[in-house]
Amino acid sequence: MRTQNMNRDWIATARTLSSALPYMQRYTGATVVIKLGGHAMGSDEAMEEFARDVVLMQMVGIQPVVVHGGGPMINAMLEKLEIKSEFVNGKRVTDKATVEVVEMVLSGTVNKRIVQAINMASGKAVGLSGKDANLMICDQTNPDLGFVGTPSYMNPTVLQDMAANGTIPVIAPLGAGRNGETFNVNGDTAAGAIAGALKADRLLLLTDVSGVKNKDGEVITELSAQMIRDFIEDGTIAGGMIPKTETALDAIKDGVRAVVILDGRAPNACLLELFTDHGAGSLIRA
Ligand code: X2W
Repeated sequence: MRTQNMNRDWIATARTLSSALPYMQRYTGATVVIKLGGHAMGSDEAMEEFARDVVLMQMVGIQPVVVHGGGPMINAMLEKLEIKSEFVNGKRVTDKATVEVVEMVLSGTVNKRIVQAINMASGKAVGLSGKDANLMICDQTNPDLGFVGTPSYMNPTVLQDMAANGTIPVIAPLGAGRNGETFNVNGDTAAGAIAGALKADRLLLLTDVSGVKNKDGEVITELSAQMIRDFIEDGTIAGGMIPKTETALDAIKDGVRAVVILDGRAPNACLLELFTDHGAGSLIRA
């Protein structure tokens, strides 16, 4: 309902929109790959908000490409099926039974939840995995890990075609093997490879930490490739942050302009990063 009551909220809303103009202009035509990790996928309300942010990005001229994870959801299903699972250096040891569950969960429930949320926010999302249109051809990462794949050949044309007709791709991180195998790909690795193949302007890695932290636990807002290599060397960057920052380095080497590691649970995380001075998380560029 329209109202003449100029209270602060309305004025602030108009001012916020106005101040976002230079950022919207900067990103018009940009390709932004957003990786939504399983740990960043929260309640239905949070998913709804994420979907609205993605649709808003598209409305202001960005070409959003969503890549998702779903590690915790795979764990829950494996537990139900009483299949034991372990990780080595952040990658799930994946035998034949496990890869079937991984594909079922990622391409099934997780992918469709995101697709449906975007469509309910009036976007046009289509779900696919790295197998579709041979988007992501993989080779085995290491025989000890079983069906874990490393993307070795990318065919991003399908994504460019989708973007050209206003479709938002939502991609599950599975890859096709050269001999018909199904490979389980780490979600960050898949997002990095897809962003690299698209020479994306931004890769946003949405996770459950607020960014790369220094030894005092403060978020480092801007990092160069060299700083990351030094921080891995001296142990400032450790644990799960190592594969994330390595993904960022690889993506930048492949031609991605910048990568941001940020907390996907924070309200409107993507909008805060793209459309305000404040930014969010850690920005990594060459
Ligand atoms: C991951 C794929 C899902 C994923 C897995 O099986 O859990 C490997 O570890 P998050 O939520 O982004 O962690 N694949 C090889 O990466 O999910």
